[in-house]
Parts: sequence; C-alpha cells; structure tokens
Amino acid sequence: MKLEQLRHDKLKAWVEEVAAMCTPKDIYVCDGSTKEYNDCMKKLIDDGLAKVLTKRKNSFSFRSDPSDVARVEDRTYISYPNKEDAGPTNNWMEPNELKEIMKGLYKGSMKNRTMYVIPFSMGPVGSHIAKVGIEITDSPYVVCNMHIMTRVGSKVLDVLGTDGEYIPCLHSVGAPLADGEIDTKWPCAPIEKKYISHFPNENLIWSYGSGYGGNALLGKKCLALRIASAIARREGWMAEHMLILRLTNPEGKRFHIAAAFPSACGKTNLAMLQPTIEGWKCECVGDDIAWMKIGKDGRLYAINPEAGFFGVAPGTSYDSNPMAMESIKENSIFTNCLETDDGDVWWEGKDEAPSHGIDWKGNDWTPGNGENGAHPNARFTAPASQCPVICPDWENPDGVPIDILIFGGRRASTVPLVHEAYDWDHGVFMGSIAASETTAANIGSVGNLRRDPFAMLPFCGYNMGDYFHHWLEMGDKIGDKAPRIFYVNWFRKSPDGKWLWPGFGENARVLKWMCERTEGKVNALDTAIGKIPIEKDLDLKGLDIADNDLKELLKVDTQSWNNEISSIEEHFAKFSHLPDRLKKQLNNLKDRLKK
Ligand code: GTP
Ligand code: SPV
Ligand code: MN
Repeated sequence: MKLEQLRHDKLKAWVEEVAAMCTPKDIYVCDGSTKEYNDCMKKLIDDGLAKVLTKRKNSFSFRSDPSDVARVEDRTYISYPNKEDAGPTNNWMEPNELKEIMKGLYKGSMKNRTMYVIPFSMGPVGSHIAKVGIEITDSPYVVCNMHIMTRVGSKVLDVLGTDGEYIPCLHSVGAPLADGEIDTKWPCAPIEKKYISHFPNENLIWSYGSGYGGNALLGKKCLALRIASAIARREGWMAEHMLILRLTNPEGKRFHIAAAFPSACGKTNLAMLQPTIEGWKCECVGDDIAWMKIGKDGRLYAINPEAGFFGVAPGTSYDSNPMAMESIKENSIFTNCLETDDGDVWWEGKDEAPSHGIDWKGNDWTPGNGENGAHPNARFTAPASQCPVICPDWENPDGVPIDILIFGGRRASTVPLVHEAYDWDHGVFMGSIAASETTAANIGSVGNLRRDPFAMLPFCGYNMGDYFHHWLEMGDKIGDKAPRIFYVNWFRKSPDGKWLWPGFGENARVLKWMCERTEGKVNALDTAIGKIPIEKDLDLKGLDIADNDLKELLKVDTQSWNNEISSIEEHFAKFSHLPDRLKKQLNNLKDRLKK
C-alpha cells in the first residue's frame, strides 16, 4: 500500500516526518497479506540473509550478527522528565537529551532502504482490550516476524479510521546503505550505538541499532510490557511477563494459571506442557505476556496480546516440549540455529546431533568441535494457532479467569520446588523478591543470581516501587476473588550439580497440588517462607524420584534463608518508593525464621 492511501492524517504526518529524518529510498505501508510476507522473505533470501529450509514447509533460517543475539538491558531506557519516575532499576535519560542523541543517529539511517509502516494490533483486532501500534522499520526481517507475532495489516488501519489512537514505534537497524550496496550480512549498529528507548508519558517507542527479537519486534517487550505496564498502572489493570494456561482436571473442572518466570526460565515450556498425570489436560493461552483486568464479576481475567511464539530453541525437543515442536513444523522462522546439510535446523538438546552443519556464526560445525551449534538464545518464531494444544479461548477478548498466579526463577539452591503465599500481600512480597540466575536472553553474563521482581526487572515501564504499590492495590480491589499465589523452582540442584526435579511435563504434578489447594482438598505445612506440600499430597505416581531428592526439593533451610534476608534487605534498600506493607512482610519473614 502507498502512503497516499493512508486516511489517518496524524499517522500520515508522523510517517512523513520520520521519512524526512531517516531518508529511506521508498515507503511501503503493510497490508498483512501473504504476498507481502513472501515478498519480504524473497528479498531476504535474494540478499543472502535468509535460507530456505527444505525440510520444513515455508520456513526460513537466519543468522544474526554475532553481536546482535539478545536483548540489551544496558542500552534500554525508560525516559521520563523526572528520573524518579523511571525508578532505581531502569536506565534513565532526560527525554529531550535522549531524543537529540537518537535523532542524530536516525538522520539518514534508512538510506537506500525501504521504510515499512506496519499497522499492528496487540490483542484481537477491534476488541475492547486490544491496543494498536504502528511500527516503522527498515527491516524486512522485522516485517515477517511481526506478521507472525502480532495481527498486522489493513484491518488494523480500518479500526484506526481517520483519527483513532495508536502507539508509534520507530525502529531502524542503524545501517544505512551506500548507493548500489546491498546487505551481505545481518545489518545492525555496534552495541554503543544501540538504543531501545521508551517515553511512557507520550506512549512512544524509539529503537535503534538492533534487528533482534525484543529489541526490534516492538509490539512485544516495548509495547506490550514496558509501555503497557505504565498505561495499566494509570488505568487500573496489569501488563505482566506471564504465560497463561488452562488446566482441566479429570472431573472436567478448569483452572486458569498465569506464571511469571524471568526470560529463558520456562514459560513457553510450562504454557504447553503435556501432563504426565492421568486425566489432566493442559491448553496454552499464551507463553510470554499477559494483560489482566478485573472483570464484571470482580475476578481477574487474562488475555494474551500476542499472536505467535518467539521461543528459546535450545533445549526444545519432542521429550521436553513436544507441543512446541509441533508448533514449529512449518511457517516458522529460525534465528541463530545450526543449519543442517539436509535443509533443516538443529540446536543443542533437540535430538541427535548431525555429523556436520553450519553453526550460528556461519562456520563449519561438527559435534564435539568445542563450539555451540546454535546460540544459547537461538529462537523460533511460530504462529500460536499452530500449537496443537492452543486453548479454544486464546483469542477470546474477555480473556480467561485466573485462579492461580505463580512466580519463579532459576535457583540452584535455597528455594523449594513449590511454596504457597499466606495471603495476597505475602504473595506480592514473594514476587518482589523473586530472584534468578541470569540467562542468555540478555547480552551480559549468564548464571549470576540477581533479583528480578515479578520477572519484570527488564520490562517495567515505571518506578518498580510504584509497581509494587500497584500490585498491592490490585489485590485490595480484587479482595476475596483474588487468585492464590505460589512460587516454584524447577531448577534446584544436588550438590553434584544434577537437576533434582525432572521438570517439563512432570511439572503438572506441582500444578495439580496447587489446584487441589485452591479447592481445599489438601492441607499444607506452614514454614517460615510459606506453605509447602505434605509429601503424601504430591502426586508422584509413576515418577522415579529418590526419597532424599524429594526431601531436598522441599527443604526450607533456615540458615540459607537467614543469608537470604541480608540480600533481600539490600534489594529493598534500593527503593525509595517501597510500600510499608512489603517492609512488614519482610519483618514477618524474619520473625517466622526466628521461631
Ligand atoms: P522467554 O521467551 O525468554 O521469556 O523464556 P521462557 O520463560 O519462555 O523460557 P523457555 O520455556 O523457553 O525455557 C528456557 C529454557 O529452560 C529451555 O532451554 C528449556 O528447555 C529450559 N526449561 C524449561 N522448563 C524447564 C524445566 O521444567 N526444567 C528444566 N530443567 N529446564 C527447563
Ligand atoms: C525474553 O527475553 O523474555 C523474550 C525474548 O521473551 S525477546 O523477545 O527477545 O525479549
Ligand atoms: Mn519473555
């Protein structure tokens, strides 16, 4: 579609303004058609950036620049006029200063490239819960991924009409082309020139220098989490880094669960798990983001604003996550996987390694040559509709009523397999002190323990202390209709470094216990940190687990938790906006530990 066809004057003016700054060779307004996807992909293939996978229908493999493989938290900004509004956990710069720097970078940045205008909807098009965004980008890779991850096209412009509201999202890979030059490899800017910037007061996103995932597909982390969390606070709802699933018990009773784990800590896997316990069924509503609002009946309802999965490839297999494997059989994009000689992709943990392939850096690879075949943060992009266990209600604009909220993370020690909050405030406290070993989903060190409150550390679009307040206030509004809150850790290890818990489909055993807790069918043991299962109440039928391992998994060690206290105090000390109710929770925990 041509720019002249845009009927929305404000949008047209913004597109023209950006074009004047970025000086692309032409402008193309996306209609969301298959032809458009194919044309963009063809360009990427012709330029040598994409490879057709002959083993998977309509699927393609990409290798990014080795420097552009993950989100860049150090280069991500939450920009309010006052630093205090961004809070102690976000990078901050004054909006005018940040815009001046970025305008300098955007100047001419799309030279000799097409500027694509992508109208997209987060949430079903036209539904009362959906938000419209317009992403301007110079990356056809972004166009193809946005086609899968969001609802793109003319139908979104129809909803906008001549004066509808939208969230402007500007993106450039930051690699202008010289006359006659074409891309020979993944275009991006060096790390120090990358900026992933958010201006929540203006509902505005500016991203520069990266073509990768959460840095470039601006509907996802930038809009649906950072900007949406700030909107949600103003409007009284919640935008969370959570999967959503429906669990049905053998009697046909449904439970809806939303769970927040940090990046690469198991959301996609839990969202589509295949329960190993008889008669239980799981259906996936979403694997990364939940927007939750209080419904007419006073309960909390969640929708998945996305339309696809941008999932971690390594570790995904028919054993660990068969439903993800089925979802990516066709019509999928793979980024930074190993390309096999027979036209497929492979990654560590998938199945038997091929005897030869081209690794994610583009080098010859053989098993045991000391290199990763796939980057640890290699990703697949696949339509959610292709998941065999996608929930029939996954696009229901009213969402699903949440019974259970879960927090968690990767902890080799200290944190038990599962514990339950005493009440909402205690649950919010648990979320606020959530901690996890860092993963390859961000550029930076991997395996370092850090606090990642509510799995939102990289995604909260305002002062995290105010975010804690917001959670408490939501609890006050929901009252006795509030979901129960639990905390899980699938990643506890034995002293010799082995996982104590088998994880994946077996996690259904823990979910079953939670469901039975909400129904009042089972009791629990009170400990200093919360309620834990009585061993006999965990359904371990058919699971071969050593008694000692189970004891270790459920252990709440007073010494370790006493050590944890000083780390929590340090964490809380950062927040000048820390709610008194969380200080009280910390004191309660200390008191219980003394008993
Ligand atoms: P983002 O997309 O980054 O937000 O991540 P995510 O939370 O969806 O993580 P994902 O489910 O993709 O899991 C990341 C890694 O953790 C994969 O390599 C999985 O194989 C592994 N993993 C997931 N669930 C489990 C589990 O229950 N146990 C163990 N040991 N590993 C798991
Ligand atoms: C995450 O890092 O939490 C992701 C992947 O879900 S990305 O979209 O790249 O942020
Ligand atoms: Mn995520």
